[in-house]
Amino acid sequence: IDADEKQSQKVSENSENDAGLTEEEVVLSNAIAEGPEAEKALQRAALILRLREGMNSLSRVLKSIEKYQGSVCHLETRPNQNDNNQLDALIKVEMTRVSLLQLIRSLRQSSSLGHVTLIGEDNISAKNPWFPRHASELDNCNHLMTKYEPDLDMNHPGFADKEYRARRKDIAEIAFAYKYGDAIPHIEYCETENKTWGSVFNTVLELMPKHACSEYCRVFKLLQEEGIFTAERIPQLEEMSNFLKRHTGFSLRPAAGLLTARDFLASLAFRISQGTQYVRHKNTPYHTPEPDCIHELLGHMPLLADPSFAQFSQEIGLASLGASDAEIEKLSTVYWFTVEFGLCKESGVVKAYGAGLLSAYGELLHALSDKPELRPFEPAVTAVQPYQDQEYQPIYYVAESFDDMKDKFRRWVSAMSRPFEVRFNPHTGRVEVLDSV
Ligand code: HBI
Ligand code: NLE
Ligand code: FE
Repeated sequence: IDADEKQSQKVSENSENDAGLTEEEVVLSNAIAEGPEAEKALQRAALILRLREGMNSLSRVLKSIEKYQGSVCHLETRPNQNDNNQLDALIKVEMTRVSLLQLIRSLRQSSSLGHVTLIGEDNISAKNPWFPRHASELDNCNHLMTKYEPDLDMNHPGFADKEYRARRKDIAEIAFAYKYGDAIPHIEYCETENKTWGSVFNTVLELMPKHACSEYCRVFKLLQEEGIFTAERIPQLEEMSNFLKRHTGFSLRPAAGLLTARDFLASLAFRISQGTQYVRHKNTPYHTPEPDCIHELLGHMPLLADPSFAQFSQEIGLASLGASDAEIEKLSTVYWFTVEFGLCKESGVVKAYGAGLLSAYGELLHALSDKPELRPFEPAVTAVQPYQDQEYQPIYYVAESFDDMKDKFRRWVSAMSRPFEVRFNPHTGRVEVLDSV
């Protein structure tokens, strides 16, 4: 490995200024720039290596770790599945950031010379759990909450309707097969489905001027002008995704049902919204307990095409990455009472901006009647308010204005206790992590 190391030193000398550095290395060197204290702090990292010359390569790697004053905390090897002469190794090390950076660089050099391949490296301190760093990793973020599927939930409007359940299942299967980079599958909606959409669409269209916030109305009109929103047919997720991309850079990927809050929020960090494609049961156009495509399209899409709201949505997503379960619970409760069921004042009049209201005219009318209790939106209070997601809400939170809601949210979220910072790099589409020491 000595020869490799010389090689690697040469490379790093050459590339001092113009960065032959990869994303991870850039992140590490940002952290190094924080000062002498940060330089000395030890950190843990996991390296996954392919050792082409088995144990010989392993001993060279260990020597190299020693040379950079790292210590090995954990070591596992197993024969490579395709080639028994090669070993796969997981090595957890503890060392300073500077040394880790040098070690990784030197391993990369060995990679190119052939006998060690660095497959991956990751920080593994307990404060740094796995979360997606790139949109492609959202393929792992599709865990479902099954409680409101029509097969399992006796109160679901489609529970007793076999044909409905089969149709819903077929459409959900399509989402399960979806992988990052695929085109969003086209769904051929039948007449019943298009009619259900049409009746919700026309009712919302009628109620909108009085009850929807101005941002919603503005984009709704654009969608009509582009021929995407019409009463005749359900828009395809793909055309909607293209519309969003043009306006805010948001895009869509299909979801098979109600996702866990963690998975759902994670996608927002990448300006991606996961959307269902099946349609609610024809008997309850005014409200359905689980998200369906009418909810995604009519409820969420207009505001995701609004630049400021899109920014806010991404910020919720970024705040959720690597958050504790308790923090996810709070974030999803705030999400619930804002993005899903939020009300806001507009020249003193209370309007709806929540997607769960704008896709369910039954609840929209309920929310703006004198039945529910309205409380002022205050993130720290709202975040611990229990709620149910089966029936109309008994309590709604009203923001002084759209902008006030976003400001308050930002202030609240910045006080969250996560021990690292994340930042979305729009050039690479990657989330970068700045670990605090
Ligand atoms: N899953 N498919 C889907 N659509 C949503 O709108 C949705 C979700 N899971 C959770 C969720 N929304 C939120 O209510 C929060 O729990 C994040
Ligand atoms: N209740 C909403 C609707 O009927 O459109 C769907 C679920 C929103 C979380
Ligand atoms: Fe929703």
